[in-house]
Amino acid sequence: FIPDPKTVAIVGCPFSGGQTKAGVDKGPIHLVDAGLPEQLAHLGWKVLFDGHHQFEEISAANDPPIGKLKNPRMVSKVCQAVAKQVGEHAKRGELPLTLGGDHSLAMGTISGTFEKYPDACVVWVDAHADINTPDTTDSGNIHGMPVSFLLGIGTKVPEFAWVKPVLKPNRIVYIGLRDVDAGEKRILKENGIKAFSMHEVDKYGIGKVVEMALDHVNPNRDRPIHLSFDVDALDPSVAPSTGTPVRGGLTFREGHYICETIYETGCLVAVDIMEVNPFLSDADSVKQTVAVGCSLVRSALGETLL
Ligand code: B3U
Ligand code: MN
Ligand code: MN
Repeated sequence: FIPDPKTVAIVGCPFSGGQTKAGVDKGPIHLVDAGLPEQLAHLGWKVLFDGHHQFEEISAANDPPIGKLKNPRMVSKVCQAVAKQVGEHAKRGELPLTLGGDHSLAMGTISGTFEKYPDACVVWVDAHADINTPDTTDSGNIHGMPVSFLLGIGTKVPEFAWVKPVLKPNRIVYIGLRDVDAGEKRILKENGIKAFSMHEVDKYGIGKVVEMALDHVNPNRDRPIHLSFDVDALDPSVAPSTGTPVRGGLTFREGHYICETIYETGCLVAVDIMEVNPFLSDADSVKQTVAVGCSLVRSALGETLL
């Protein structure tokens, strides 16, 4: 799907409004400063990066909650801007690589991907399902809700009217889940959404899980794939600097294996790396988490071990 010369467009999204911990907006700056653009160029990609998004015209002032939703206008406007940018890159045949920032941004990135590829599927790698609706959310944090908005389920919020229900329940698959709210479990069941939790990773091994996941959303390996990777899918010992770490996560290799295998399909059209928060944990942990973020992207963009 990505024509030669293969071009990756880095979309830096210093945004934290989908949750309440400071610092996740500094994630993209750290990933770029660690040398990610050069590393991708070294892999043979043409790399486009015109600086991090400045969401400056999008103000946090005067943005009271709507129902339980926190920062709803700001999240909506930022995601709409991201959707436009990701969509434009995709339409030019480039592979948008979005660096978060919190995972509410995926509302934008996936909307953008589907503008160019209406037949795409999503592989969502996360400890969390991020499928709460405005009705089921406890926290009110929109980073726990992007999937429900993309599916078009739950009470409609007029501020998010631009988000179209582009995603069908059989076109998303989860890997790595282990902290899913009761309401989210119900939504997953009711909609028949396929999810491979850490239980299935333990039971079958990551090789079989990725194969089953791809067989579900992309049986003939002919659909474009959007990979949305929340670094909290990894075990906190691997990626400590993230807002909501949950023990019992993917190993370093399991995380990379997912990325490598998706690259091998030749169907990858967009990648998100989300929830790196350099304000959390000590300096060594930050360095480790940023390095893992970079190496996950390299694996997804074709780095091999041999
Ligand atoms: N499900 C909870 C917790 C959560 C979701 N995503 C993250 N945390 N990172 C919620 O707030 O909706
Ligand atoms: Mn997430
Ligand atoms: Mn998560």
